[in-house]
Amino acid sequence: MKLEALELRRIGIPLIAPFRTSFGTETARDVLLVRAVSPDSEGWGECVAMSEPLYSSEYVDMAQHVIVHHLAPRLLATGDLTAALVANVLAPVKGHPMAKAALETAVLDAELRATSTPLSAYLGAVRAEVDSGVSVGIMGSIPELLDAVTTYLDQGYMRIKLKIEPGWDVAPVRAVRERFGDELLLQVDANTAYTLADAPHLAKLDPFDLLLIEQPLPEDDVRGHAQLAKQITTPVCLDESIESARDAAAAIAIGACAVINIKPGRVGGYLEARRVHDVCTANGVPVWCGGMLETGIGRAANVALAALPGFVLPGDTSASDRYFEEDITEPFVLHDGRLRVPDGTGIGVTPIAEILKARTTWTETLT
Ligand code: SMG
Ligand code: MG
Repeated sequence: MKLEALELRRIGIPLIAPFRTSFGTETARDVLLVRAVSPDSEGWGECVAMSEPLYSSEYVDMAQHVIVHHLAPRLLATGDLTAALVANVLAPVKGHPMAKAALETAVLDAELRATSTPLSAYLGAVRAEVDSGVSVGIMGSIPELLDAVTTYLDQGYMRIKLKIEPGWDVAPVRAVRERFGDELLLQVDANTAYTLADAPHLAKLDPFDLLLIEQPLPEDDVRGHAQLAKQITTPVCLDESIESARDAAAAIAIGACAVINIKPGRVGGYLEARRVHDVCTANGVPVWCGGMLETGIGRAANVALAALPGFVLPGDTSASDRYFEEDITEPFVLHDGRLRVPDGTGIGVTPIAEILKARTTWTETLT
């Protein structure tokens, strides 16, 4: 297709409640959206970079800058662009997977809409709905945590993930296990807050029969995760460490992870995300779909990905009302603990014009 324009837009949208992780607290999302325009189609992509470079080195102002000055010009200069070409065209620019993913998704959405193909079908989805889990932030106290988990379980979520950090790990896990029983699917996420020297402490989580412990060690310590995996019985899952299918293959080969959390933004887009899935599936490693507090635009595409066969664990694909009072698309709602995979063409959703307009803080069109 001929890419005529890339419309960039920043929107501000408050979170229903603060979300605290080992690296910081999010109270609102400042989201960069991309709309790709071709003569006969348009497509949307959401950049998952946060306001500050705390989850990874990317942040939304930088994503905007690299798109405006380095990425968009390369795409706009490409005569006959396809989604499959985007990563190659952008490869000379090092890093910035979240910025690249937003662009690739917008181009892919436009391409799929032009051929009336749903993203789920294009990716190889095998399910019409996906099991939903919920990620529960670090709380001020155990009673507050138990209340939050109670509410989510009442809403039907199929799995609980607790954010942990030193000082908020064994006690909250024990409290949730004791209160909700052995049947509850329970896992934890440390967002790199520990070191290998903490292995004996992390082994204290072993008795609680967790599904997995996500990214306990720094992102560049893949070997450390392999060593940790020998000292604890909880399966190790990688998130931040995996930025490509090659990373996934290498981590699996050295025994650094038994599970992988796939986030398209972290690996540069849905095409690489599918390759990560394929590598994991070929190696018998289960995967699940992570989340970055997406609006309905990012969520729609994540839910399509989560319908692939290797996604055998519930994802951080929660309903819109877990995040926002009012989403920018038709809200995603839980049906018996599941989200329906959009069946429209492309990502299957578009922003609601009035809501988008009211939330917009900045826009620029690149041609
Ligand atoms: O989208 O429900 C969501 C958030 C899930 O915990 C979540 N994401 O490391 O997996 C992770 C975190 C990263 C984002 S925290 C601001
Ligand atoms: Mg994580």
